[in-house]
Amino acid sequence: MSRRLTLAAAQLGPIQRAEGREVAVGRMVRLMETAHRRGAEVVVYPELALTTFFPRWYEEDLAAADYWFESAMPSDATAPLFAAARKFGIGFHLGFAERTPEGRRFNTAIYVHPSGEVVLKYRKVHLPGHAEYAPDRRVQHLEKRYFEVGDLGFPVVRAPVGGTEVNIGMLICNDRRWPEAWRVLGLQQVELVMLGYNTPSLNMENRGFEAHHLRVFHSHLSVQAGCYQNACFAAAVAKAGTEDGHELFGHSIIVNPQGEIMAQATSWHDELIVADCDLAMCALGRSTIFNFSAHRRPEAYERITAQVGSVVPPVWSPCGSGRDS
Ligand code: CDT
Repeated sequence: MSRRLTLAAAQLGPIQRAEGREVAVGRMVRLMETAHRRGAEVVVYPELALTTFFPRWYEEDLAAADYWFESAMPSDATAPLFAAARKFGIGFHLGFAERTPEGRRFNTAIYVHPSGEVVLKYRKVHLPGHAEYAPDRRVQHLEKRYFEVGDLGFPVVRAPVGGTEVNIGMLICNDRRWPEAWRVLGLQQVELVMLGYNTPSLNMENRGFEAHHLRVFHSHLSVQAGCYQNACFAAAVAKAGTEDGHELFGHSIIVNPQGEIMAQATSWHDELIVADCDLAMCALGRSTIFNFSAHRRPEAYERITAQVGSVVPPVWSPCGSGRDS
Protein backbone atom coordinates (compact mmCIF):
# COMPACT_ATOMS: atom_id res chain seq x y z
CA MET A 1 0.00 0.00 0.00
CA SER A 2 1.40 3.39 -0.93
CA ARG A 3 2.22 5.74 1.90
CA ARG A 4 1.91 9.33 0.78
CA LEU A 5 1.74 12.54 2.73
CA THR A 6 0.77 16.02 1.58
CA LEU A 7 3.04 18.27 3.59
CA ALA A 8 2.74 22.05 3.97
CA ALA A 9 5.33 24.51 5.26
CA ALA A 10 3.84 27.81 6.44
CA GLN A 11 6.51 30.48 6.31
CA LEU A 12 5.66 33.57 8.37
CA GLY A 13 6.60 37.09 7.43
CA PRO A 14 7.94 39.32 10.20
CA ILE A 15 6.18 39.77 13.54
CA GLN A 16 6.97 43.12 15.13
CA ARG A 17 7.73 43.45 18.84
CA ALA A 18 4.60 45.50 19.44
CA GLU A 19 2.28 42.99 17.75
CA GLY A 20 0.20 40.73 19.98
CA ARG A 21 0.00 36.97 19.60
CA GLU A 22 -3.57 37.20 18.26
CA VAL A 23 -2.23 38.91 15.11
CA ALA A 24 0.27 36.11 14.48
CA VAL A 25 -2.29 33.41 15.30
CA GLY A 26 -4.82 35.01 12.91
CA ARG A 27 -2.23 34.85 10.12
CA MET A 28 -1.41 31.24 11.00
CA VAL A 29 -5.08 30.25 10.89
CA ARG A 30 -5.37 31.79 7.40
CA LEU A 31 -2.31 29.82 6.27
CA MET A 32 -3.86 26.66 7.73
CA GLU A 33 -7.04 27.29 5.77
CA THR A 34 -4.97 27.66 2.59
CA ALA A 35 -3.13 24.44 3.47
CA HIS A 36 -6.46 22.68 3.83
CA ARG A 37 -7.67 24.00 0.46
CA ARG A 38 -4.47 22.70 -1.11
CA GLY A 39 -5.00 19.24 0.33
CA ALA A 40 -2.31 19.31 3.03
CA GLU A 41 -2.54 16.88 5.96
CA VAL A 42 0.01 18.64 8.16
CA VAL A 43 1.28 22.19 8.38
CA VAL A 44 4.64 23.20 9.84
CA TYR A 45 5.16 26.68 11.36
CA PRO A 46 8.48 28.33 12.29
CA GLU A 47 10.52 28.49 15.51
CA LEU A 48 9.07 30.88 18.15
CA ALA A 49 6.18 31.45 15.77
CA LEU A 50 3.91 33.47 18.04
CA THR A 51 6.06 36.55 18.64
CA THR A 52 9.01 38.50 17.35
CA PHE A 53 12.38 36.74 17.79
CA PHE A 54 12.69 38.17 21.31
CA PRO A 55 16.18 36.80 22.19
CA ARG A 56 17.53 39.82 20.34
CA TRP A 57 16.20 41.96 23.24
CA TYR A 58 17.99 42.05 26.61
CA GLU A 59 16.09 41.87 29.88
CA GLU A 60 18.17 42.24 33.02
CA ASP A 61 15.44 40.59 35.09
CA LEU A 62 14.48 37.23 33.61
CA ALA A 63 10.96 37.50 34.98
CA ALA A 64 10.44 40.56 32.79
CA ALA A 65 10.87 38.26 29.77
CA ASP A 66 8.01 36.01 30.89
CA TYR A 67 5.73 38.00 28.61
CA TRP A 68 7.23 36.11 25.63
CA PHE A 69 6.56 32.65 27.09
CA GLU A 70 3.53 30.34 27.02
CA SER A 71 2.76 28.74 30.36
CA ALA A 72 -0.10 26.66 28.94
CA MET A 73 -0.69 25.02 25.57
CA PRO A 74 -3.22 25.70 24.24
CA SER A 75 -3.24 29.17 25.75
CA ASP A 76 -6.07 31.65 25.19
CA ALA A 77 -4.06 33.16 22.34
CA THR A 78 -3.33 29.84 20.60
CA ALA A 79 -6.79 28.28 21.09
CA PRO A 80 -7.96 29.47 17.60
CA LEU A 81 -5.15 27.45 16.04
CA PHE A 82 -6.26 24.28 17.82
CA ALA A 83 -9.87 24.98 16.81
CA ALA A 84 -8.88 25.49 13.17
CA ALA A 85 -6.90 22.22 13.20
CA ARG A 86 -10.03 20.40 14.40
CA LYS A 87 -12.21 22.14 11.82
CA PHE A 88 -9.87 21.38 8.89
CA GLY A 89 -8.74 17.96 10.15
CA ILE A 90 -5.12 19.02 9.87
CA GLY A 91 -2.19 18.34 12.22
CA PHE A 92 0.29 21.12 12.94
CA HIS A 93 3.79 21.79 14.23
CA LEU A 94 4.27 24.89 16.36
CA GLY A 95 7.42 26.48 17.76
CA PHE A 96 7.00 28.58 20.92
CA ALA A 97 8.75 29.71 24.11
CA GLU A 98 7.70 27.34 26.89
CA ARG A 99 7.60 28.20 30.62
CA THR A 100 6.93 25.10 32.70
CA PRO A 101 4.88 25.11 35.93
CA GLU A 102 8.24 24.86 37.79
CA GLY A 103 9.42 28.04 36.07
CA ARG A 104 11.86 26.41 33.62
CA ARG A 105 12.17 27.98 30.18
CA PHE A 106 12.73 26.17 26.89
CA ASN A 107 12.68 26.89 23.16
CA THR A 108 10.09 24.25 22.30
CA ALA A 109 8.23 22.67 19.39
CA ILE A 110 5.17 20.43 19.44
CA TYR A 111 3.28 18.36 16.92
CA VAL A 112 -0.47 18.58 17.51
CA HIS A 113 -2.96 16.00 16.19
CA PRO A 114 -6.14 17.48 14.65
CA SER A 115 -7.97 16.36 17.81
CA GLY A 116 -5.90 18.91 19.74
CA GLU A 117 -3.75 16.32 21.51
CA VAL A 118 -0.03 17.03 21.70
CA VAL A 119 1.62 14.01 20.07
CA LEU A 120 5.28 14.99 20.39
CA LYS A 121 7.29 17.66 22.18
CA TYR A 122 10.91 18.66 21.54
CA ARG A 123 13.06 21.23 23.36
CA LYS A 124 15.93 22.84 21.45
CA VAL A 125 19.33 21.36 22.29
CA HIS A 126 21.80 23.53 20.32
CA LEU A 127 21.17 27.01 21.71
CA PRO A 128 23.25 29.62 19.86
CA GLY A 129 24.34 32.99 21.20
CA HIS A 130 25.29 34.07 24.71
CA ALA A 131 23.83 34.45 28.21
CA GLU A 132 24.94 37.94 29.21
CA TYR A 133 24.50 41.31 27.55
CA ALA A 134 27.40 41.73 25.12
CA PRO A 135 28.14 45.44 24.65
CA ASP A 136 30.54 44.76 21.76
CA ARG A 137 27.82 43.06 19.69
CA ARG A 138 25.68 45.02 17.27
CA VAL A 139 22.79 42.61 17.78
CA GLN A 140 22.22 40.53 20.88
CA HIS A 141 21.40 36.82 20.54
CA LEU A 142 20.40 35.84 24.07
CA GLU A 143 19.02 32.33 23.64
CA LYS A 144 21.49 31.04 26.24
CA ARG A 145 20.03 33.60 28.68
CA TYR A 146 16.36 32.86 28.14
CA PHE A 147 16.38 29.09 27.57
CA GLU A 148 17.79 25.97 29.18
CA VAL A 149 19.31 23.31 26.96
CA GLY A 150 16.51 20.93 25.95
CA ASP A 151 16.14 17.90 28.23
CA LEU A 152 14.11 15.59 26.02
CA GLY A 153 16.83 14.35 23.65
CA PHE A 154 15.73 13.97 20.04
CA PRO A 155 12.55 11.88 20.28
CA VAL A 156 10.84 10.21 17.33
CA VAL A 157 7.34 8.78 17.45
CA ARG A 158 5.20 6.91 14.93
CA ALA A 159 1.87 8.69 14.79
CA PRO A 160 -0.99 9.33 12.39
CA VAL A 161 -0.31 12.26 10.10
CA GLY A 162 -3.28 12.59 7.78
CA GLY A 163 -4.23 9.11 6.61
CA THR A 164 -0.78 7.61 7.22
CA GLU A 165 1.34 6.54 10.18
CA VAL A 166 4.59 8.51 9.97
CA ASN A 167 7.79 8.46 12.06
CA ILE A 168 8.08 12.11 13.06
CA GLY A 169 10.87 14.03 14.76
CA MET A 170 11.88 17.66 15.20
CA LEU A 171 14.86 19.98 15.19
CA ILE A 172 14.86 23.70 15.95
CA CYS A 173 16.85 26.21 13.93
CA ASN A 174 20.53 25.96 14.93
CA ASP A 175 20.08 22.19 15.51
CA ARG A 176 19.92 21.78 11.72
CA ARG A 177 23.62 22.59 11.44
CA TRP A 178 24.65 19.63 13.66
CA PRO A 179 24.84 16.23 11.89
CA GLU A 180 24.81 14.43 15.24
CA ALA A 181 21.26 15.65 15.83
CA TRP A 182 20.05 14.39 12.46
CA ARG A 183 21.76 11.05 13.00
CA VAL A 184 20.08 10.51 16.37
CA LEU A 185 16.76 11.01 14.55
CA GLY A 186 17.91 8.77 11.67
CA LEU A 187 18.77 6.01 14.13
CA GLN A 188 15.08 6.02 15.10
CA GLN A 189 13.98 5.70 11.45
CA VAL A 190 12.61 9.21 11.30
CA GLU A 191 10.65 9.84 8.09
CA LEU A 192 9.65 13.47 8.56
CA VAL A 193 11.67 16.15 10.36
CA MET A 194 9.73 19.29 11.23
CA LEU A 195 12.05 22.22 11.72
CA GLY A 196 11.42 25.93 12.29
CA TYR A 197 14.03 28.68 12.15
CA ASN A 198 14.72 32.40 12.62
CA THR A 199 18.01 33.18 10.90
CA PRO A 200 19.34 36.68 10.24
CA SER A 201 20.31 37.53 6.66
CA LEU A 202 23.52 39.17 7.79
CA ASN A 203 26.28 38.28 10.17
CA MET A 204 26.49 41.60 12.01
CA GLU A 205 29.53 40.68 14.08
CA ASN A 206 32.08 40.96 11.27
CA ARG A 207 34.55 38.47 12.64
CA GLY A 208 35.73 37.78 9.10
CA PHE A 209 34.15 38.10 5.69
CA GLU A 210 31.05 36.01 5.05
CA ALA A 211 29.38 36.53 1.67
CA HIS A 212 25.65 37.15 2.14
CA HIS A 213 24.47 34.36 -0.13
CA LEU A 214 26.30 31.81 2.02
CA ARG A 215 23.79 32.27 4.83
CA VAL A 216 21.01 30.66 2.78
CA PHE A 217 23.43 28.20 1.19
CA HIS A 218 24.55 26.88 4.58
CA SER A 219 20.98 26.52 5.78
CA HIS A 220 19.92 24.57 2.70
CA LEU A 221 23.15 22.56 2.66
CA SER A 222 22.54 21.42 6.24
CA VAL A 223 18.92 20.41 5.66
CA GLN A 224 19.59 18.71 2.33
CA ALA A 225 22.53 16.75 3.76
CA GLY A 226 20.53 15.81 6.87
CA CYS A 227 17.69 14.43 4.74
CA TYR A 228 19.96 12.55 2.35
CA GLN A 229 22.16 10.98 5.02
CA ASN A 230 19.20 9.91 7.15
CA ALA A 231 16.73 9.02 4.39
CA CYS A 232 14.00 11.37 5.54
CA PHE A 233 11.84 14.29 4.44
CA ALA A 234 12.06 17.68 6.14
CA ALA A 235 10.01 20.84 6.21
CA ALA A 236 12.42 23.64 7.17
CA VAL A 237 10.28 26.69 7.80
CA ALA A 238 11.42 30.26 8.34
CA LYS A 239 10.28 33.46 9.84
CA ALA A 240 11.19 35.92 7.09
CA GLY A 241 11.55 39.62 6.37
CA THR A 242 12.42 42.62 8.50
CA GLU A 243 11.43 42.19 12.12
CA ASP A 244 12.00 45.25 14.30
CA GLY A 245 14.71 46.41 11.86
CA HIS A 246 16.43 43.01 11.70
CA GLU A 247 16.26 41.00 8.49
CA LEU A 248 15.55 37.23 8.52
CA PHE A 249 16.25 35.37 5.28
CA GLY A 250 13.22 33.14 4.70
CA HIS A 251 13.87 30.59 1.92
CA SER A 252 11.75 27.89 3.58
CA ILE A 253 12.07 24.50 1.90
CA ILE A 254 10.64 21.00 1.75
CA VAL A 255 13.35 18.40 1.06
CA ASN A 256 13.11 14.72 0.10
CA PRO A 257 15.34 11.77 1.14
CA GLN A 258 17.52 12.26 -1.94
CA GLY A 259 18.38 15.69 -0.58
CA GLU A 260 16.42 17.45 -3.32
CA ILE A 261 14.40 20.60 -2.70
CA MET A 262 10.79 19.79 -3.63
CA ALA A 263 9.35 23.24 -2.85
CA GLN A 264 10.82 26.58 -1.82
CA ALA A 265 9.29 29.85 -0.60
CA THR A 266 10.11 32.80 -2.82
CA SER A 267 8.75 35.71 -0.78
CA TRP A 268 9.70 37.16 2.59
CA HIS A 269 6.06 37.19 3.68
CA ASP A 270 3.47 34.70 4.89
CA GLU A 271 3.68 31.98 2.24
CA LEU A 272 2.55 28.40 2.02
CA ILE A 273 4.50 25.76 0.13
CA VAL A 274 3.21 22.23 -0.35
CA ALA A 275 4.77 18.95 -1.47
CA ASP A 276 3.46 15.46 -2.08
CA CYS A 277 5.77 13.08 -0.19
CA ASP A 278 6.13 9.41 -1.09
CA LEU A 279 7.28 7.88 2.19
CA ALA A 280 8.56 4.77 0.40
CA MET A 281 11.61 6.89 -0.50
CA CYS A 282 12.69 6.68 3.15
CA ALA A 283 12.74 2.88 3.13
CA LEU A 284 14.76 2.94 -0.08
CA GLY A 285 17.50 5.11 1.44
CA ARG A 286 17.50 3.08 4.65
CA SER A 287 17.93 -0.21 2.80
CA THR A 288 20.73 0.87 0.42
CA ILE A 289 23.57 3.36 1.03
CA PHE A 290 22.27 4.30 4.46
CA ASN A 291 21.49 0.80 5.66
CA PHE A 292 22.82 1.60 9.11
CA SER A 293 22.88 -1.93 10.50
CA ALA A 294 24.99 -3.10 7.57
CA HIS A 295 27.44 -0.22 7.30
CA ARG A 296 27.74 1.92 10.44
CA ARG A 297 30.91 1.54 12.54
CA PRO A 298 30.13 3.03 15.98
CA GLU A 299 33.35 1.53 17.41
CA ALA A 300 35.20 4.13 15.31
CA TYR A 301 32.98 7.04 16.34
CA GLU A 302 33.89 7.21 20.04
CA ARG A 303 35.04 10.84 19.84
CA ILE A 304 31.57 11.93 18.78
CA THR A 305 30.17 11.44 22.26
CA ALA A 306 33.35 11.41 24.36
CA GLN A 307 34.57 14.86 23.33
CA VAL A 308 33.01 18.32 23.04
CA GLY A 309 35.72 20.61 21.60
CA SER A 310 38.20 19.60 18.93
CA VAL A 311 41.80 18.70 19.81
CA VAL A 312 45.06 19.59 18.09
CA PRO A 313 46.34 16.57 16.14
CA PRO A 314 49.85 15.17 16.68
CA VAL A 315 52.48 16.66 14.41
CA TRP A 316 54.04 14.29 11.90
CA SER A 317 57.80 14.19 11.88
CA PRO A 318 60.05 12.08 9.64
CA CYS A 319 61.54 9.03 11.41
CA GLY A 320 64.74 7.86 9.79
CA SER A 321 64.01 6.16 6.53
CA GLY A 322 60.29 6.86 6.79
CA ARG A 323 59.72 3.79 4.59
CA ASP A 324 58.50 0.82 6.53
CA SER A 325 55.82 2.09 8.93
N1 CDT B 1 17.43 30.84 16.09
C1 CDT B 1 18.63 30.32 15.75
O1 CDT B 1 19.02 29.26 16.23
N2 CDT B 1 19.37 31.04 14.89
C2 CDT B 1 20.71 30.69 14.53
C3 CDT B 1 21.44 31.94 14.18
C4 CDT B 1 22.88 31.70 14.14
S1 CDT B 1 23.66 32.91 13.22
C5 CDT B 1 24.21 31.97 11.86
C6 CDT B 1 20.80 29.73 13.35
O2 CDT B 1 21.57 28.77 13.43
O3 CDT B 1 20.19 29.95 12.31
